[in-house]
Amino acid sequence: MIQVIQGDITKLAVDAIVNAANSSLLGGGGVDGAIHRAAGPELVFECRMLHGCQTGDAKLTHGYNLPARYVIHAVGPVWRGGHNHESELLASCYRRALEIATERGLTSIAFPNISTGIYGFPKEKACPIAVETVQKFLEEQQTSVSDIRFVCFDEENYRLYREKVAESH
Ligand code: AR6
Repeated sequence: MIQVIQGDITKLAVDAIVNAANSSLLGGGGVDGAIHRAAGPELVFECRMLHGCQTGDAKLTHGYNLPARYVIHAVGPVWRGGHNHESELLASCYRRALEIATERGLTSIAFPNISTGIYGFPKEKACPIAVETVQKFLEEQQTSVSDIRFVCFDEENYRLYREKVAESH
């Protein structure tokens, strides 16, 4: 049900990939830039109609030229030392993405390591929040989602996620 893989999230043919967006939803660097480039210019047209998104929340668009049918744009927190609700807001991103996928009846979803790039969230703190939030959701909620992939781009996240997911099996 939960898999850890290393690679480029824009290549995955899943029902939805999650984007690590900013609150404007109008694109940026990192995985957000890669998703917009691969999806093509129609993605930003649809994003403009959403009028942004609050930190900790998420919004869905089509995937356009991506192999994924949908993109769920989640806005992670900027790390500001750890006393500004960063952990709760990060957990909320994963939960909201799963709620939206459930509302749409989606089966497969792939997550990047939200906030651990440009937003500076320490990777060793973000990983258990992501994994435990997803596990808790699966335990507590009725959901159509049965295939969840954590897509790690860098080696450190890949190692952290493999260890964390293995320990809970
Ligand atoms: N596939 C999977 N993961 C990736 C890819 C990819 N193609 N490219 C990067 N990553 P970041 P954030 C990983 O910086 O920290 C943007 O400008 C990367 O190694 O993309 O949430 C937005 O517009 C890292 O582990 O997102 C926002 O302004 C993870 O994705 C801001 O950055 C997240 O890194 C969001 O910052």
